[in-house]
Amino acid sequence: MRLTIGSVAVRGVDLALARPVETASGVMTTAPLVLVDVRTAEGVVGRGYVRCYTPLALDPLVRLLRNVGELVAGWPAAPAEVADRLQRQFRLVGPQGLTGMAMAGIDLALWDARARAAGVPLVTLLGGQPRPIPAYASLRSMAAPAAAAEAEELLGRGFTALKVKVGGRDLAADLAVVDALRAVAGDGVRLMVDYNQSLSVEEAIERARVLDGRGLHWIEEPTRADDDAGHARIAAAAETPIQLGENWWGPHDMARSIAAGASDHVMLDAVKIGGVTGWLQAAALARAAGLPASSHTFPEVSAHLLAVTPTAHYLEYLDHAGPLLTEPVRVRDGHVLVSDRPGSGVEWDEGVLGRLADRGELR
Ligand code: SMN
Ligand code: MG
Repeated sequence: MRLTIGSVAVRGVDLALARPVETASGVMTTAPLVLVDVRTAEGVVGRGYVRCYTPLALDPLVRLLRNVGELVAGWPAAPAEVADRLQRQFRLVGPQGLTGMAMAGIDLALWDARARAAGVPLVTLLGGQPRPIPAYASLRSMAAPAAAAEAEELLGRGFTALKVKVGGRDLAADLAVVDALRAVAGDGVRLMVDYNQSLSVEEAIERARVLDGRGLHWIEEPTRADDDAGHARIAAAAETPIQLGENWWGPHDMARSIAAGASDHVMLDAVKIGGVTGWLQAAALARAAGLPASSHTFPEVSAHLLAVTPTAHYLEYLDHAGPLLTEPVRVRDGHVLVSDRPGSGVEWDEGVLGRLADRGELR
C-alpha cells in the first residue's frame, strides 16, 4: 500500500472537563487537546490527538504541529520512515516535550490513515484482533469522601479496579482515601495509588512500607519520574509493585529505567512514548524484561495497542477526548472494547467541533 502525505490539518481546543483531574502535582480543569488530520494524496484521512496538559502550551503546540505538517507534506505516509526523519529533524532540540508530542500526533494520524486505507481496525493491521481489554478506572478526586462517591459510580459501571491520586498531604491523608475506597469497593477490587512524582525517595520508602499493609496492586510514580536510581531504591524497599512510565519520552528513556531496575510494572503513554511506532518498540522492551505493561490515558488507541502487547496488563480508563468523538470508547464488565471500525477508533464529531468553532473555542 503506497500512500503519500498530502496535507495536515491541525485544530486546538481547551476542552472543559466534566470533573477536574486532581493530582499531587497540580489540578487539570481542562484538557488542552490538539487534533491532527493527515490527508493522504490518495484521499484517505487519518486522525489522532495529543494532550499538552497546560493551556499555556496549547497555541505553541498547534503552531508547531502546523509547521511540522508543512514539512512532511509530500513525504511517504509511512510512519516508521517519518518517525526516523522527524527524530533527525529535532535531534538538537531533543524529542521531549512539545517536539515529542508533535511527532506523536503525526505518527498516530499516519497509523490511523494506514488502517483506514486497508479497511481494518488498527489492531488487525498490527497482527492482532479486536478483543476486550481489562481496564481500571482512574478517579479524578483526591479527597476521601469525593473519591469514594466517584468510586461507587464507577463500580456501578462494572469496573473491578480503581486508581486514586494521593500524596498532596501527609501519609494519614493517603491512608484515609485508600481505606475509604476499600470500604466501598470491598476486597475483590484492585486498588492502585498514584503519587505523581510528589515525594522524596526517603518519604516514598516510609510511606510504601505502611501502604504495603493495604494490599495495593501498585504504587505509581512515587518520586521524580527521571530519578531511576531513586525509584530503584523505592522498588527494592517496597513489597507493593512500583509502576512507572507515563513520563518516558520514547523507548530510550524506558530502556534506561529498566536497566536501573526502577519499577516492577511499566505504563506507556501513547503520545510520550512516540505514538504507535514508539509503543511497538516499548512493548518489545517490556516483553524482553518480563514487565507487565499498562497504558496511560488515550484509551482509544491504547486499546488497539494493548491487544498486541505481549505483557499487556491494564488499560487506564480516563476519557478526555470522548466529548469530541462520534464513538467514545465503550466499557463492559471492567473491559474497554477495541473498536472494530477501520482505523484507531478516533472519529471527530464535526457537529461538536463546529459548535466549538462558532463559539471561537477552536484554535
Ligand atoms: C494523570 C493522567 C492525566 C493527567 C494528569 C495525571 C495521571 C494518571 O498521572 O496516571 O492518570
Ligand atoms: Mg500517573
